[in-house]
Amino acid sequence: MPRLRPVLGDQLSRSLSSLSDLQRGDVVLMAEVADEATYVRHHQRKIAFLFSAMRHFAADLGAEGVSVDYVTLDAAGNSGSFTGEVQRALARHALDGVVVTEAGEWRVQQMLEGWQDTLGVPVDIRPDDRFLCPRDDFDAMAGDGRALLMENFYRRMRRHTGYLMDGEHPVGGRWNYDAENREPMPAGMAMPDRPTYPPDATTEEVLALVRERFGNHFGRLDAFDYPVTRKQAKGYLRWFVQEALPSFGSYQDAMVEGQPLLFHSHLSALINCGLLLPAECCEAALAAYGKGDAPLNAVEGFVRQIIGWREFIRGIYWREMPSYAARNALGAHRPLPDFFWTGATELNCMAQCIGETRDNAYAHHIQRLMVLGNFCLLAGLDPRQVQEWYLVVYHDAYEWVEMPNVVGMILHADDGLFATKPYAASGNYINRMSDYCENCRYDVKQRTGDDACPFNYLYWDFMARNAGRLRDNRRMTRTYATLDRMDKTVVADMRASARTFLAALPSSGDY
Ligand code: FAD
Ligand code: DLZ
Ligand code: SF4
Repeated sequence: MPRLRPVLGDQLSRSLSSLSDLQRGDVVLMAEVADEATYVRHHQRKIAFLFSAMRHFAADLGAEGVSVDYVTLDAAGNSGSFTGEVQRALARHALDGVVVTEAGEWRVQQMLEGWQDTLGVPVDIRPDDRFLCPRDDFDAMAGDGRALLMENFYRRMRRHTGYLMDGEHPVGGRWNYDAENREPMPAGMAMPDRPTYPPDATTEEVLALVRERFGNHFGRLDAFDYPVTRKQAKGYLRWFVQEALPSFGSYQDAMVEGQPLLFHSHLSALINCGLLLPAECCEAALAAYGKGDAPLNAVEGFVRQIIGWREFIRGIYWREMPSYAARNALGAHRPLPDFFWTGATELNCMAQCIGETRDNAYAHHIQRLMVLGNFCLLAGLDPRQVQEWYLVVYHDAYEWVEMPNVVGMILHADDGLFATKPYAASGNYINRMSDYCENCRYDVKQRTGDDACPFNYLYWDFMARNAGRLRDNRRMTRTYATLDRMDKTVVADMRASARTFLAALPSSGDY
């Protein structure tokens, strides 16, 4: 019985469960649909990357002899939705069943679960086994959620995968080398040259389409040079492991003006769309460690991000959806300031991180967490608006990974479901980990007065404002002891500065 095999834009893996048993007569369907391109106004680079990667993946399948039906965005009759395209394809090819891998996002999974009724043919929805922790296993591990800690999950995943294990014990005697991942970048440190992948004819066509259809979306398209094929993605991974991984561990938390990538892998978009598998990324890093080409703190740090954080975040998303999207434990309601879209702000750290996000659809983890996210938390920005911003602006953003990072990690909007305390920091942290403050009109050492760094007074205003909810948290004891010891006039001055600063934030809501 020949069947239709729809492959979604983030399912570009030849080993995908829905492609594992292709039969003669089966047709793979891939479709560029307006619904997906516009349900949020994605960064132009994200759409271009994904459409190009989809077109190249379809071509690779075709070269293998697989029958692929690819519907471009401007194809005549394109219905604009996944369901519409599956209906049209079933009719076009007279097929009598559908095989699909479960969707990454709750919204789309709901749609797939409705297909059997809508389409009137049998629909086989298969698990996405590219993830290393099945959803049921995560739920069983999470239990009632009271001890939902990434570190515990990560240790289970190390045992489960056998990565960096010496029998029952972690290689090197420690599970976690996080404390050795926090060095600021030495001045003048040279960065290795990255390989670039200039657009081929397929990518040029996509870039023109995106300019025409989505040219008014956030972001820039020029100098597009990211990998878009499986072969290029494997080359980029190889380069990372050889050239950047050895220093990735030590400088994971560092930020340098004008250097968006540093020693980061820049692989998230390739992993999230399926061109690279998480397991093969870890195994490439482990092989480098085995050969003595990369130190343990770097390899452990990288493996932890992937089998730890990435899998954990995905588990949280499916466990908590759909109500997770609306969490707002700290009652934050301030609209997102316009400068998140323009970068026009005097806070140099924010201007740099937003500018790089606009240019590259990328910012590394500490920029997302401790500069941009920290600002959103301290300023009390509305979690729904913050979620949307993060979903729009990054080329690796899908709701399953964006949402827990925003709701749980940066905004504490889930009341600390998995983060034991809010990731709040004053300007001192940003100054320690970056060189941004050197070129800022504000003075990072000052807490009060016109020149005081806004992160300083916003930090203490946040603590004072949320004392009712946070003071009893054991991990906040020292912070509140410091606040209590502070001169009351200084606290009052800082809170007044915070009020003035927040009241002046322009927010039109348009972008
Ligand atoms: P590296 O620093 O080289 O890390 C290696 C890999 O580890 C990444 O490629 C990624 O696959 C994984 N990883 C690391 N941290 C996380 C994490 N917290 N959650 C999930 N995976 C992780 N990542 C996304 O892939 N998509 C998102 O939409 C996204 N939104 C985020 C929003 C916020 C507020 C924050 C704080 C983090 C977010 N992250 C997101 C996680 C992380 O910032 C990015 O994965 C990372 O910056 C991607 O760059 P890289 O590939 O160079 O990562
Ligand atoms: C992000 C995205 C965009 C912009 N466009 C498409 C598309 O046209 N066709 C497609 O199959 N996928 C697209 N995607 C990725 C989907 O949003 C992603 O596959 C789902 O959200 C996963 O649940
Ligand atoms: Fe950011 Fe404050 Fe440093 Fe300016 S002084 S770059 S606002 S942390």
